[in-house]
Amino acid sequence: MADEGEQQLTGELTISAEIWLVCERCGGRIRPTGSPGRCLCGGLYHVEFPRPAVLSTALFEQRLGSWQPLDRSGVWRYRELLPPLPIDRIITRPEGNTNLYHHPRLAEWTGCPDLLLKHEGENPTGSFKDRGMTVAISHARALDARAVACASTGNTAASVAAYAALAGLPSIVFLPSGKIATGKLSQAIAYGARIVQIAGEFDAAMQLVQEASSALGLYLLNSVNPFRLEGQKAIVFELLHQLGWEPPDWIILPGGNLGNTAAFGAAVMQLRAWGLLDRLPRLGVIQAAGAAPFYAAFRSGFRDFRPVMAETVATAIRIGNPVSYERARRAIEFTDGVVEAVTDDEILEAKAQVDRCGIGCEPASAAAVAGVRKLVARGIIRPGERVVAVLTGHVLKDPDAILQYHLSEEQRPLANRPVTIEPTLVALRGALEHAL
Ligand code: AN7
Repeated sequence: MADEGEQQLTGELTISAEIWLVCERCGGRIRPTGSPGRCLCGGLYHVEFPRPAVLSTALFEQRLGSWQPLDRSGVWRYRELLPPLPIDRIITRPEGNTNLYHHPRLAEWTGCPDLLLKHEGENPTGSFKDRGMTVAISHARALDARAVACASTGNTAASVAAYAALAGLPSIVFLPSGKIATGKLSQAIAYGARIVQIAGEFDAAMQLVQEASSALGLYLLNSVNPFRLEGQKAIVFELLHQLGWEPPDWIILPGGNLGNTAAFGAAVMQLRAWGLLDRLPRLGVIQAAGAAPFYAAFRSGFRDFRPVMAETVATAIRIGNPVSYERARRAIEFTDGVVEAVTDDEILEAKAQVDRCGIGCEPASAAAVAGVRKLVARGIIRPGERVVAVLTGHVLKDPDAILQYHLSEEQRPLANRPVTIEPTLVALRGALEHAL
């Protein structure tokens, strides 16, 4: 089915004739001249564009010393691997350039001596979402979209709000009421998004924003939009670049709506097909046990998929019906990947470990580290293998989760309770008895 019911936007002439959207279900092809929603057959699109005739990793290396905004972005530095959007419409902060960390205590705690953490919380709004947002909002601008929208568990909302503000576009974000971490809600408010709280789950907000997008002509910035995934591929490009294009044995990431899993799969498939990668890293996707429909499907050999009612302390991944299930499944199959689940207690312990190393991350990100520990214990990650775990969000995103752990009545191994004292040296000595 090659047609799409979406309203056409006016700036379509600026989009290169080389870019196509291809439905992953029916194979139908359309030009990307509207807000990319679903195909009429219900399938999702991916973006297709040709490999440039001249392509080598030396090109990306040369740009590292440049001060040009596009070269400085850890997304647009890899622009030959991305859809050729009009350069004058690109909105960039710039994104990426996130560090790879190794810490001996985390290596020991996970049982993985060669563990590297790629900290996507170092992006402009504190999460990996900015990488997809720069590409999708640039597409929206190329179409002269009049307003943008998303449903979100928080980080997408913060990123949409910031990038829409940069572009001078109104933004509307749909949030599950009361289920958004304070840092993320505050960002979306501060950057000026119109915030609509839904009395219901993320999955209901997701459904509503898709309907609202076509009914009201809003450009949709959820990961249904394949331009988002194009940008998120750059996490893989940049980490491979940092490792001298020598792939690690594993890339481990948390999974919620599974857009990032899909993007990582697409990145390695593209690099392989375009001759830039001769060995594939295996993907390991970690879900919170209370929000683990992908894990359940994996356990059934992907024969059976059932949405669940999601509940977890890691609100970023509190998602019961992941939009990118099919694409994520292909990513796991293509890379001989695995899916694992970790409990809320395991997530909070892993987070305390990452935080106490001075690196810090939000709960959903810590799921990846808890997952590494579990996969090592189960013998799936083998001794000597190099593992990159992706920390998807910044420690300040979710202050309440920090207090929940450290002020809990339960005995938490790394609990760090503030004390209150009278302003005297005697009282201070008493309070510091065990601290020094
Ligand atoms: C920190 O912001 O879905 O599996 O609406 O914020 O690609 O969904 C956030 C997801 C992992 C899961 N870590 O990524 C949203 C949203 C953090 C996140 C995920 C999210 P996907």
